[in-house]
Amino acid sequence: MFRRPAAEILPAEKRGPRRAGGLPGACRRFSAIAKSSLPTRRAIMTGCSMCVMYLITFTMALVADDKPDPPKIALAAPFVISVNATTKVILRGWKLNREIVATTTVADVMLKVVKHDNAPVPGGQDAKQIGDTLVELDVTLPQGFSATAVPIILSAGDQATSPLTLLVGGTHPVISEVEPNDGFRQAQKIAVPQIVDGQIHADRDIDVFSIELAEPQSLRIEVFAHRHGSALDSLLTIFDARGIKVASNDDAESVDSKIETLLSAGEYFIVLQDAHDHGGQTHPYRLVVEFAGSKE
Ligand SMILES: [Ca+2]
Ligand SMILES: [Ca+2]
Repeated sequence: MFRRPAAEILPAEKRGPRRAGGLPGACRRFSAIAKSSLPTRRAIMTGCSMCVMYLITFTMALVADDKPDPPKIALAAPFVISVNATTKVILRGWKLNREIVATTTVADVMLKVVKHDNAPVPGGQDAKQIGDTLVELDVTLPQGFSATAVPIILSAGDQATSPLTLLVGGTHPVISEVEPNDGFRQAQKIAVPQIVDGQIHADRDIDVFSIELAEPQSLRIEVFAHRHGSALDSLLTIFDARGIKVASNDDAESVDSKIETLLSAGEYFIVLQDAHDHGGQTHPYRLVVEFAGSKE
């Protein structure tokens, strides 16, 4: 049977004065603030406002920390794509293992993200330099495509990479590097002018090309690699037929090499290697050999 507590049964005049503790704690604090002097109330309210601002700032910082780092491209291999064909391009970098959308500002280019994933880092190389994720991209150019460069942008949500420029075709005849070409005796004969698309395919690989000049010529020999997303830090050296070095360059444009020199008639060897003796699929290049004064 329910029994009413004795205190509630007593008449009010017999319950005694209401205790201060009868108010809830928050009410007591607000009551105390209300009864305090004006300067005290202002100081308390200022303190509360600062607490609220700190809380908002702290919450915003937490939200900002939750936002993932933006995607970034480190490398592209190959960086030369073909007309009237689909070229499979591997783009290495950071934060690319998410849902990625590929876009370009050039018309008539079809882009298809085939894969986005983590990427193992080849031995001897640094993930901070070549990235630890990748996107496999199919780039399709139609017949008659005339642009010479295709900037690629990768987006993840509202975050996007800086554009990376892929090259198309060339204004001189284009051939592929053919191994073995690791010494003067194995040098790959090329014409002038000529464009060679190749790769320093392994650590300590060197690629040697030979040219024959029927008369003195002023030549420009240039490597396009790092500026288009290759990990190659090219080192370019020219030797004459006796094996004597006649010219050399490490870094001209970024870490890409370029030599402009006047050569007398005869045979010459053009030696291309990585300045750090690294190599692999991340080390493609385009070598342009042309008469000085002509532009690729
Ligand atoms: Ca080689
Ligand atoms: Ca270099």
